[in-house]
Amino acid sequence: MNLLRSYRIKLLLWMIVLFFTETLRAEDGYQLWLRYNEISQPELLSHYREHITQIVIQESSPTFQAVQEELRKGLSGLLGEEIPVASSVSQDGAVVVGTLEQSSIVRKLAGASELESVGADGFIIRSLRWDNRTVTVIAANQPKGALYGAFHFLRLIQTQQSLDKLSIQQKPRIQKRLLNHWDNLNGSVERGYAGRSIWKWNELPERIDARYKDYARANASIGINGAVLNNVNSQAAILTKEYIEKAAVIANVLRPYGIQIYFSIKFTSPMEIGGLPTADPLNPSVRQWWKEKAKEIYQQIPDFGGYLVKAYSEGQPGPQNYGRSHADGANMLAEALEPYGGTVSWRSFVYDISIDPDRAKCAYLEFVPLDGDFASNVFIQNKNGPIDFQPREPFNPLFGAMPKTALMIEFQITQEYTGQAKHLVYLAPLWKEVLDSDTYAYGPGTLVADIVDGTADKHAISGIAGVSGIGSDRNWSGHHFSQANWYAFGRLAWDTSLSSEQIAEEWTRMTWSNDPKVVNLIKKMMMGSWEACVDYMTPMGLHHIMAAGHHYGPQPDYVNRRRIDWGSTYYHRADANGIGFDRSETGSNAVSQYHQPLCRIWNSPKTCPEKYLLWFHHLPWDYPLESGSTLWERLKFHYQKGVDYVILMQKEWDSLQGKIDPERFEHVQNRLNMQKENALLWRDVCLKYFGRFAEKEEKREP
Ligand code: GCV
Repeated sequence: MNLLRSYRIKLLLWMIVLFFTETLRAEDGYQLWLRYNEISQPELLSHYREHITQIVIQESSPTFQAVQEELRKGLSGLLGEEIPVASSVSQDGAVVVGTLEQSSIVRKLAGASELESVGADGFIIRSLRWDNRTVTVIAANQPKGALYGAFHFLRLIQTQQSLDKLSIQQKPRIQKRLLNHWDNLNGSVERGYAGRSIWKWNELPERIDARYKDYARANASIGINGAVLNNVNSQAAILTKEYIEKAAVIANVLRPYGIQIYFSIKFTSPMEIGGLPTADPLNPSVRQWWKEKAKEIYQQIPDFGGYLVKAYSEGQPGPQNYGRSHADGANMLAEALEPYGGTVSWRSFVYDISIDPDRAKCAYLEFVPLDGDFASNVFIQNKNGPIDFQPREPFNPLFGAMPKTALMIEFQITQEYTGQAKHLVYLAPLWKEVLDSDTYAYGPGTLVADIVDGTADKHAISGIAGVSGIGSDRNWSGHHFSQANWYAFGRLAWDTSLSSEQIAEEWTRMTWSNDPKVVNLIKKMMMGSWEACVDYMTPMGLHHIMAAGHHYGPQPDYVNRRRIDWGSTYYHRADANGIGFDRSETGSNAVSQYHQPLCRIWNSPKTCPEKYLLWFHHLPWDYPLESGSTLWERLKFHYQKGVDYVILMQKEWDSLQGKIDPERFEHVQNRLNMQKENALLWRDVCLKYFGRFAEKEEKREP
């Protein structure tokens, strides 16, 4: 009897442990936005069960295997019952997925002319009646289009939209939608805040980590179609036989998901691993070395995407080491990749202070004269702003200034300057502000987005890159909310016209809950979080006053004697007379790098928007603003406003207790607390430091 009782107790305890382990595992953030939990509202569930009774696929390529696997997993999970896969329609509620070329059913359901307009990556989703049955068709020209369509269909259900009368047609505006990993070959990640690199080079090519596939699924679900595997501060080793073999294994896992791999290369590779005495891009042996290297890569990775290059910047070598130009360097690589369809993304992140004492002007001065000199498979990859992923910057003036060159935009998903993985900062509004900025390159209405997608200047290639924040942490991104930035980057890369709010809502529904209270509150928190970060870190156009090196927290008094433009005082220029960097025509004249009327508007402190005021102007502390306050009062107001927002987010999050699973709830609660501490520090340190100048006069009074 006793034995039986103790056996029962053990069994019960074991079941409890199992239950909790499963619950915890289910809600540790690993699944990202692909959670596929069963829908709890009975009415909705029956709506979906009515519309989805079988998955009909007639194709068996690796991409279609991925489509089938995802739809089966997703639909069965969401509907709480196994959805069978078939090769023909046998009942109402069939979901047919296929390409025009391979699927006889798709050929009957979707016309060639209809599909023509969606291109290689696009898809259509339609509700139809066919053969007396209700059918949903997901049709595309290519398997990858069908994969994107399948993920979109899942998203409709995850966000609880009706499946009645679907009539959707989508295609991406930008061709290359890339993640740039700043992952080093030793497993560390530059500016990574989510653990180590997910690429386990020491295990490859023998062992294939299960995460590679989940990484591919997540990216494909938001349309990302390329990954630069290694850091732009590159090592020549990535081009050795050993690493090419390892990378080929990663490429094999990502390929079915429509993702190509790319390498960041080191310009001196021919010397470091090729035994040549020079890396001069005009030297015939060097050119031949790059051609042979391309051949070697494509033999192993036939769909290899190309190279990303950081040249002659922050210690990386470049063509300038040999007296050559950016164009000489980029074109040499482009020539080697061209026979295979590869591209070169040559970064414009250069700031040789000998070119101009204002760092913000350097890239423009170096690159604009080269417009027209680059090969047609070269992108110039520009960061979103002219300095370096600051919480807020005006758009990079290279957009609109190099019409003969394909320009890729580079955003930073990893939050180097925006609180790292400790702060809840939703970056879509920042990226939207940039993409929606009017460059006035051809009069009003030429947005940065139009230049990036190639339409403004009629380029055959277009691209967008996001510096990945992904790491080995179980939740991939460090902060659960940093996942939203990965998601938002992909969604915007697919469609730059989506609103930040729509993306936040989708992500919240898929990641947290469809409960209206949760959705509305989380969306609200997210939507104001970037502006709050700007407020408590660098309001009114201030920039780069972060702590030296790690860039977390404030250090406005930082002076770097070796490189003045690495110190904070270089940027804020606070003194007894005022604060801000004078980039007006009486200062560095960086405003002149923008088209009219922007140049004129930003040139005067009277018309310059408050958000860019101290970016373009050095103004007295008592400068009267339109709001009626002085500059110093307004600065104090912004710092306080930023802090208040974080405190508000804490309250809002706390009110969600019980509506969010405990593990993720606590994780976010703890991080919000860290964020509040850090926001307070920013406010106090900056106001104390600036106050020493601003309140000098007041203090002198008896
Ligand atoms: C990869 C900033 C970062 C560096 C980064 C560099 C770049 O300076 O702090 O870590 O290096 O940008 O974009 O190349």
